[in-house]
Amino acid sequence: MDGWIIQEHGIPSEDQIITRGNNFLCANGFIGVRGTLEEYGSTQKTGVMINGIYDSHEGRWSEPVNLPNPLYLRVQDDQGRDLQICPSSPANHSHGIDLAAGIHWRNSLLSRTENPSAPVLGLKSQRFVSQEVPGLILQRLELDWTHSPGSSWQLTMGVDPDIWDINGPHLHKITPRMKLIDGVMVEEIQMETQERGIPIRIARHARVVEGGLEPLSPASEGRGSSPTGGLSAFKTVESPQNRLTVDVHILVSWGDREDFSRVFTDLPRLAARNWQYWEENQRKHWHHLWQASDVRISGDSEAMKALRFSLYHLLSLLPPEGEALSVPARGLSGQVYKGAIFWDTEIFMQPFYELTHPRRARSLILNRIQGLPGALKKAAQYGYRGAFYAWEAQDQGEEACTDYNITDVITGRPMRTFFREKQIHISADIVFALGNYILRTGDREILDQGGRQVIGECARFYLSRCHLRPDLNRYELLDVTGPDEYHERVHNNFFTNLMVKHCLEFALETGSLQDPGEVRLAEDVVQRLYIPQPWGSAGIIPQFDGYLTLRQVGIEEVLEGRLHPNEYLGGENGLARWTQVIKQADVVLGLYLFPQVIEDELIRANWEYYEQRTEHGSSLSATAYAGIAARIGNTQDALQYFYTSARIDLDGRAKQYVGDLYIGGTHPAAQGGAWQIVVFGFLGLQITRQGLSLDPHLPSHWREVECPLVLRGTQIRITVSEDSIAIYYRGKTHYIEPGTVLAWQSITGEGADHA
Ligand code: IFM
Repeated sequence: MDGWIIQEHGIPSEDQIITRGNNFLCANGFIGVRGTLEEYGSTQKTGVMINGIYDSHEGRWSEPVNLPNPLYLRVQDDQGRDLQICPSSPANHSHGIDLAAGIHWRNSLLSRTENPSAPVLGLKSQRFVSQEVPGLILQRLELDWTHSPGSSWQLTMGVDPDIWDINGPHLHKITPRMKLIDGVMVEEIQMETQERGIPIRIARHARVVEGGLEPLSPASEGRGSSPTGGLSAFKTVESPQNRLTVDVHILVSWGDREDFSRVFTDLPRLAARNWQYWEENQRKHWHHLWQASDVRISGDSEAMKALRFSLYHLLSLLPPEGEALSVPARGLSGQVYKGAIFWDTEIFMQPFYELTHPRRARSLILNRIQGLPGALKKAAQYGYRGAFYAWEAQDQGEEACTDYNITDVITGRPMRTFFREKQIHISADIVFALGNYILRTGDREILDQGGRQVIGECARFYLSRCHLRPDLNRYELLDVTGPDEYHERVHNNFFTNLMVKHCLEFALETGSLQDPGEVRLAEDVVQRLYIPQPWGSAGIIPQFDGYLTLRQVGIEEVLEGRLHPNEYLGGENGLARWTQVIKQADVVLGLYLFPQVIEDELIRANWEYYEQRTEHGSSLSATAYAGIAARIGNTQDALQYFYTSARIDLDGRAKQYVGDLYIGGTHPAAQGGAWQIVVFGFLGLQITRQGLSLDPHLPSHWREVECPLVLRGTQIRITVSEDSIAIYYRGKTHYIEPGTVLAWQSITGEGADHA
């Protein structure tokens, strides 16, 4: 299927094992399974993650819990010698993902080590994480030894307890057992997280559908002999076809969930449906997911492929409806970045979710509503009122970011960082995203279901955080860190001040502040909050007070000063600190989100100024640079930045370390950014209180872009080509001119604007 298969050939190098593990991830927002091969273990970073379950071991960083791997398979010959992927040709091993249905597959020829170039066995596998049943994982294993008929093989399979942990172990009391339920033999593994004792269950049922297996006892050597293991050893029985097919159904859940107690009894019912049933079911669900979100780009198959890959990852991570789950900064690709939720979700991913799958996007908001107690606690801890959301949020909104979040690679000493304490824009980012969610989906009910309280408490936080400067007749926000984390503890960061102003305006508009004194104060702060203004003849907005007086040096010069390639450029002694070199889009992000604050010409000037000074040390940075470049007609640079975002994981080029901290994994924010670049950048989509408008600037070789969206419950399809803008909705195609506003009334058929 053209454009839907992402695959690699040949035996992977160590790095490729990691990138394939990321790129071929299968997930359904609740469970994530890394795209590793069946025979892999912790060294190759196998991973089965449940979204939202965290644990801390012996006071170390809390991180998501990686489960024992229920997809494990080891193949040996009848002498117990391991087989390997036959190295004679890259064609002997292919490995990939079918983006259309989230099906991971491998197709390998295996050989013996003593005669590596002679294949003796074919091994195929497929797996997916069900879109219908949150905890269900399906696996099909197919062995074919027509190359060496009459041979017999030893297979070790089951739930492998060899777990990849960064700060673990996180699980204990791992107890495997076999249970006969309704005549079906189910393997059950029970375990508990160490810190909070959260019970987790995995049930696994394997059915031989072709050929035969007989048990070997005891389990073969290696991981199978682990005392906590759920592995069993088998031997193939002779069959005229020299083939074996095994279908495996796996069900996972944890203690607080309503389906937890039913894991073992539910599995036989689910396993009664065969592979074909579940595969069709999966294809049907994914078909619906894609129907609502697949953006088609004619004239650029590379861009199309990169975008589709990005959307695949975003769709895989989309939480099930009503779950109050969110999407961590590295998705479900491992314990990286503590599995925490950052502003990445609200600013970079949520627009895609709310404009394509609004009902499931609601889960992201519910997650923040659920996290409000954590945010109130954090504000109080620093002596403020209201809600100061966690910079790195884990379950129940708990802050996971530490004061010493980076270790200096040169000295090995922990570095004092201020991400947690000073990136106060996080609360306003959440309010900004909530406002957009309501505007775009029309779901005002969320306000009465906790949304208004979130907005009000965030506003109260800023009212207690800002300072009145009577001498200058203005309010200021002092001692903050903006998106550019290389310059910490600055005053009046442009992005932060813009965001806070918006937060207060929205709180007033939605009646989220109750106390009359607070309402009056908010009105005053909205009027008098200082927003850094374009400066000098060039009209450059200072990123913060004094920014324009810092040293002007090239990015290369700063990078050349490093003593170690992973040296952190920010912090107290960071090389970038006294220069104008910044980590990521900051002023430019502010202008991307609030283009109306200055005239177009100044937007261009600021883009050019900051572009030369931005290291793009974060995967988030490219979105705003591309978005603005497209809007100002610089489609060439926009396209480059689009590729940086959309191909970040395909190319495996993202930073892997900050200091000694491993930060690999997938980059859903960059993937959400890739979608934004196409939709808000190249198509120039703007959604305002008045309605929708488009002002396209397509790269010259893009013939046409087609994009489905859901706006306040109405499905629309935008088709933009060089000479027309067509919008199809409610059974009719409407042609509009660039910049013309299509009123809400016309789109939804409803009376007046209601959001
Ligand atoms: O949220 C980002 C931050 O802006 C830069 N460092 C990485 C974080 C997670 O992606």
